[in-house]
Amino acid sequence: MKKFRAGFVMIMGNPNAGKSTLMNAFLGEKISIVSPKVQTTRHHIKGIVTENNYQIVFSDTPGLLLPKYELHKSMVEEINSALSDADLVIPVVSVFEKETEWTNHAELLQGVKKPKLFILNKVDYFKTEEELTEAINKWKVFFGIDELIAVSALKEINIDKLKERIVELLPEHPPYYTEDELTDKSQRFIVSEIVREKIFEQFREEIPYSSEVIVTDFKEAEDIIRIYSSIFVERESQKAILLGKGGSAIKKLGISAREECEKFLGKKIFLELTVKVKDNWRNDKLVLKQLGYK
Ligand SMILES: Nc1nc2c(ncn2[C@@H]2O[C@H](COP(=O)(O)OP(=O)(O)OP(=O)(O)O)[C@@H](O)[C@H]2O)c(=O)[nH]1
Ligand SMILES: [Mg+2]
Repeated sequence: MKKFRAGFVMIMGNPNAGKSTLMNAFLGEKISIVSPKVQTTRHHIKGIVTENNYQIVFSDTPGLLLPKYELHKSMVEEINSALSDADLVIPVVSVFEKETEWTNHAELLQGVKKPKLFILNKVDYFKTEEELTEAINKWKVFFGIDELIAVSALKEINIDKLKERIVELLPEHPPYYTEDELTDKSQRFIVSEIVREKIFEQFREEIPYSSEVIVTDFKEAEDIIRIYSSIFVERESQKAILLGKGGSAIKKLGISAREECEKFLGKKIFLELTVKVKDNWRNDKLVLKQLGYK
């Protein structure tokens, strides 16, 4: 009989590399929010895949960054916590990245004394085999590695092959989670992330970065879930933008967030959003703690 393999696999990389999209592709379910803007993910989010003979516990992590705010320091801690748990680290590079975007992290990567499997993502962008081979060779030389798996997380190209390779690299170990567990995060957390994703979609410039979302109440009845959520911004002017003329912007946000929550929770949702100003929350350790950061 084949032995059971299980382990923790950390997905790391620059902002916007497609880490969250990749984790969702592995899970076949949207657990981690995605946006075309950088620094979307702020937490270490686990996604669990269990099959007959293996369990992979993926960790999606924030993009590698040099901290400017207390919030960023907390994001770096989230990265470090995933790193310390990991049996395997998968650095993800997108085809749009330049080598210089990895020079800052070379030391970090070298310090990781764990098995690594490098991934090149977004290869759907290439039109020819030559372009693909050239890019693979370029990154192999840069990282000094023999193996680099090219995938498209978005178009789900090579995802199964990558999953097989990951399983080969995992230790023999009994499962860490029960078969029905998909993530370590609560439904409340994922709802707050969905609201944040819709803020990333709908608003520009500093608004997504100045916003944080918490679910204050989550009441499940037989036919409906009533969810009350607060959005924190840093200034009155940002609150005015989130609300929009006559409340039109917040209404639009509420509708798109509710629709996505209904897909995720499979139930009718009532969603109430309230916007609050919390001065400088990104630099306030106490407030960050209240918002669920380390
Ligand atoms: N063309 C293409 N786009 C992709 C692919 N994977 C992800 N994307 C897009 O890249 C953007 C960033 O994706 P995310 O998954 O949010 O990236 P991330 O690495 O988690 O970003 P952060 O959380 O900000 O660090 C989104 O617009 C995705 O749709 C891919 O394989 N091909
Ligand atoms: Mg992400």
